[in-house]
Amino acid sequence: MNYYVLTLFPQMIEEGMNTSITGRAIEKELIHLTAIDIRDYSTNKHKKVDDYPYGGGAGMVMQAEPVYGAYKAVLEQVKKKPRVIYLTPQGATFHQTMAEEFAQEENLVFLCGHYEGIDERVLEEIVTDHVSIGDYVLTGGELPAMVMMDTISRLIPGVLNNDISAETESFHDNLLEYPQYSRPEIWNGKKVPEVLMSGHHKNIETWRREQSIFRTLERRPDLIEKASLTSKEKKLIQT
Ligand code: 6GU
Repeated sequence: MNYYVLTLFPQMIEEGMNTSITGRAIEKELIHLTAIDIRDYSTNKHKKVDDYPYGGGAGMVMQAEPVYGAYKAVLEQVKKKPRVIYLTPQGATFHQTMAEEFAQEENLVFLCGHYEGIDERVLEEIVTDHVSIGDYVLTGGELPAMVMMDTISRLIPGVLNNDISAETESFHDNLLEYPQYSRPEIWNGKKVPEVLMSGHHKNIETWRREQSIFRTLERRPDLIEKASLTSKEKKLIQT
């Protein structure tokens, strides 16, 4: 997977991504990251990249030309036109299934806006996907781009230590993950659930599945109707 991030803050992207699991994935060359500084493509002698909005209004708008220049620099490095994701609160809300789809791509370009947005004409020219990470407003697209790259990266074979965990975690079946415990057996007077100490694998599996269902019902009741429950499980959660 090759990520190209078009941004005014390349250092924020590099520092964020070169940490922890994504950092290891970059070292192992399972993912490649190129942060491209939009300011490098300013044609203005003062390297200006923004200007006042036509029609008036608060704030500044990122101009089309530097963004287009940064995009053209990416095109020189890829065989076919890549998907270009514009991070914006006006986009479709990011979710796990979307991440699974993006993980199939060879190249992904993330366009990070700042100020009051980017000139619409360059967006029309290059953007293939408008994506938001939720209903709140951030100062820029860098954190959302990193949220997306983190989510996509962990789906790429070899990025996580064990391949199974990418599948069994929250959301694969629209159920939340079951609770986890580690040593010591008693902490702060609280004991680890007996079934987990039993070595009885079938009972453990059944208990975990029930915990997932109860937890989803309590915390994310909106998800439970999308989960595929057996008729036995559906009865269990009635009343
Ligand atoms: Cl993608 N950008 C900004 N600026 N704010 C957001 C967002 C994106 N998603 C949620 N809030």
